Amino acid sequence: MLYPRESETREVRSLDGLWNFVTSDEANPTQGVRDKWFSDDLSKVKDVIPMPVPASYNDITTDNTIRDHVGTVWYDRKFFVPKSWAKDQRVWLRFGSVHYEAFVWINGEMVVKHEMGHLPFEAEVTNFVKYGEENRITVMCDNALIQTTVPQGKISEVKKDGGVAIVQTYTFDFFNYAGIHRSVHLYTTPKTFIEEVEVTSDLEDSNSVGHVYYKVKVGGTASNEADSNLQIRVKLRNKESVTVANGTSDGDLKGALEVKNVKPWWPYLMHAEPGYLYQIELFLHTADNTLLDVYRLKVGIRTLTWNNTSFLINGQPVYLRGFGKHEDSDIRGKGLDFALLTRDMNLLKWIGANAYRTSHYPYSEESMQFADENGIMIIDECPSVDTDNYNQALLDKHKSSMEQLIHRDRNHPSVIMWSIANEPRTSPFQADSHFQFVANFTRALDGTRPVTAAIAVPSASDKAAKHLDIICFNRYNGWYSNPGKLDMITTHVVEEAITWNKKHNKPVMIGEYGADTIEGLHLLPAYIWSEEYQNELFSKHFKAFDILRKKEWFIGEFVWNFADFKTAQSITRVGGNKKGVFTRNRQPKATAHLLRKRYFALGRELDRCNLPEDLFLYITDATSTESRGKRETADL
Ligand code: BDP
Repeated sequence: MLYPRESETREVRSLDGLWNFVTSDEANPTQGVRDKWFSDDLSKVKDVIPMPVPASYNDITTDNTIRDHVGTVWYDRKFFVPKSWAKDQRVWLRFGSVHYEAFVWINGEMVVKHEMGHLPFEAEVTNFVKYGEENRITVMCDNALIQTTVPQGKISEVKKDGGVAIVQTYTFDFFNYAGIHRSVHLYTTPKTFIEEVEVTSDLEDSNSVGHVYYKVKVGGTASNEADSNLQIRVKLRNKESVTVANGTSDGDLKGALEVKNVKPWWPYLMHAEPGYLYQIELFLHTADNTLLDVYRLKVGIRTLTWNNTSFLINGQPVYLRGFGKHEDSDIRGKGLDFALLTRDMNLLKWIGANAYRTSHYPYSEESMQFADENGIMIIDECPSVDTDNYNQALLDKHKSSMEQLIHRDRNHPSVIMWSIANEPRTSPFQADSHFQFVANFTRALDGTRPVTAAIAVPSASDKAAKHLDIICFNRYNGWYSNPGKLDMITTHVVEEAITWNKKHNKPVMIGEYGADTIEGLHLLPAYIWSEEYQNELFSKHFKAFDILRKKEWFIGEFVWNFADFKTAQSITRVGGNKKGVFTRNRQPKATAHLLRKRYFALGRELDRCNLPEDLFLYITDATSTESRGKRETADL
């Protein structure tokens, strides 16, 4: 699915802004459908309140019944479609994501349904909208998670004061934020249009020559005609907008471009010019030379290779240093927020990270574009968290989540691995075939990237890792195991990594380690929950990672978590999960400064990057003649 972009043949309009909002009765979640709330303004059936889009609805009001609402909520708004859009083209409605399930009506007619948060969906609405007139869009969003949703949850009825409550529970450790989380767009395409684009690349001659391979799928009126009637003409432009290659597709609408003196896409700190992107321009023509459609996208030219001992980008071994993150912030929850995206990217670069995992679901398309541009490598994860109670319906949905994710993200050079789950319950024998299916399905859709999953089950009982290309394990030594025991970390980490490697003979990385830390809590000697403890726990892990780095197969370290984030209410969470290196409003805890020194030191050692001037603050001029002289005198 293509990101909506303007071009000579396409227009894009945003439907973001303030919508009207109502909740349904939790005990009667389908009432709105039965009573056809979509057939008129929502304000006719209930009192509406304003609700921003994009945003989670949970933390916008002061009402806990909205924050904790289980089941369906409704949104609507009015919009105009210009008269000019009526002419010989198609109109599409696209949602960046709605969590978890969405039903959409335009002017009272159902136009699309979609299940699965964090992933885009769209529908053609050419025949549903009124041109040059006012239209109404109505969205019903259902946040209920059950055993066959991805992720899974449970709904039960529990006695409460004066009645029965519908209660949603889930095992994953982040708040089940819901609503219209990402932007809503209307856009146009010509009648015959570029529907899908797949771009891959490779390098040869010591990275001096690059190839870009493209494949286009056309949709619409002429797509059924003989393929030879259509062709794609392609231009590849560099950052200065100079055309460096061009070509014409074959009858299957695919082709290859060669780029001499190519600038490969390199990760941040691995090269002086990281994240180099070209722009590919695709012109869809008929055989008689009529231009039908134009679509442009950014491409990075790079290779990924992996074997039993290493993971390489452009032929260079990569050591990943980064974070597990969340899309999470105060007030807007999981709503797309460009200020937050930009701040996060600035912090990632400040701290010297070169990678993150989109734990535990796909992040916004805009954040992926940002990562492309900045050379940040992404382990791209589907929304399967704590996968359990295996069954066919779950498997189908799990596969669908990977399919939707790969279709959305396969053209991003930043995506270096697919993660098919976080902490699945992989001891039961059913996990074996489930993960075999999902891993093979993923490889069949994209063989250019390795498949991983973040596993927490001990290697002796795990049944999924054998189906992966790269093993990632999550482990909380000094926190969930042996809390408070800083001398029970280094050896455990080293031994566990070795065990995983011995069992599977594959590259290994640590996907999560960390400690909850209350900003401003200082306790000496270090005591759990204090900033000192987080610092020392990290340092003990660094020691383990350095022992492991000497073994080629240890390829990365990921802290849990980039920033503090909200969770369900629980007696183990004080206002949420506090394992952030940054606070929820993106200010550093003490450990951020320690981690920054490590990440840059690794960058210096492995990739010869420059160190930022403010990495080490001035303490003493230990190298001055005077102090050297004093030392020499003392030595005598
Ligand atoms: C891990 C989970 C992560 C949690 C973390 C924690 O993968 O989602 O937030 O533990 O407990 O097991 O902090």
